[in-house]
Amino acid sequence: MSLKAFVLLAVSLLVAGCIQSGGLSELPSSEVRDYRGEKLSSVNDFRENSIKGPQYINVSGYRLEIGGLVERPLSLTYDEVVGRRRYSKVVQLDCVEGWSVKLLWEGVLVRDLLAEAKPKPQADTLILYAYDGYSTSFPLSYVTDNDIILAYRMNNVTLPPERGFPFQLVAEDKWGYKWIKWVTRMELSDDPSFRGYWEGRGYSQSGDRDKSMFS
Ligand SMILES: Nc1nc2c(c(=O)[nH]1)N[C@H]1C(S)=C(S)[C@@H](COP(=O)(O)O)O[C@H]1N2
Ligand SMILES: [Mo]
Repeated sequence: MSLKAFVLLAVSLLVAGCIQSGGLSELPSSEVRDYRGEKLSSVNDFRENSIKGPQYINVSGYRLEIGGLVERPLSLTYDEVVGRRRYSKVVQLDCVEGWSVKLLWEGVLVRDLLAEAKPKPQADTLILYAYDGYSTSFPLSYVTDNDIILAYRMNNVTLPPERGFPFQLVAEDKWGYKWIKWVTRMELSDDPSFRGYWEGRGYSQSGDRDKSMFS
């Protein structure tokens, strides 16, 4: 081989190598059940009792809306949300029916998404709406003062449809009914008295897990 041919070959191998190592191609994986010495529940340990049963959202037409009292309303595709910095945490969900699950959640921080929409100064409440007509709300400080995740993965797998694909709120320290699935809209509001689906039916507005589930 001539020197010229050798150099050409070396350069093309290098370039090919760089192209292959660029980006992340996620291969199908199975869920983790052990995480840093901690036993996790399974994606299948939930009791499915959603108000209208599982929802099947087509990701191509999906948009996450962020609106209400914001300077810059946003309409984000699935890829635009998932393309952000990923945060993970093991968090337990406790349903008022008496069952619990502890999983590894991964997603984006709600406060990062809201910051991009620039909430107006009078906004003090965050209302979330879902594909099935479900809703819930929080004091805005709950998501700005805590690392609250909007999850797209649990136990290393993409959220299955019945678990809230594309997004479920990981409402840490709150009862399960605050963990809204199939989120379609986040709305900034100045109405702390807004009542979500279960809150409007007698469940506690704060949803704090260490307090009574009834209001
Ligand atoms: N959109 C939507 N989100 C929802 C619900 C629902 O009916 N619709 N149920 C809530 C309740 S009561 C619980 S305990 C958690 C987990 O419910 P799952 O076991 O049905 O996933 O999801 C919450 N998020
Ligand atoms: Mo629940």
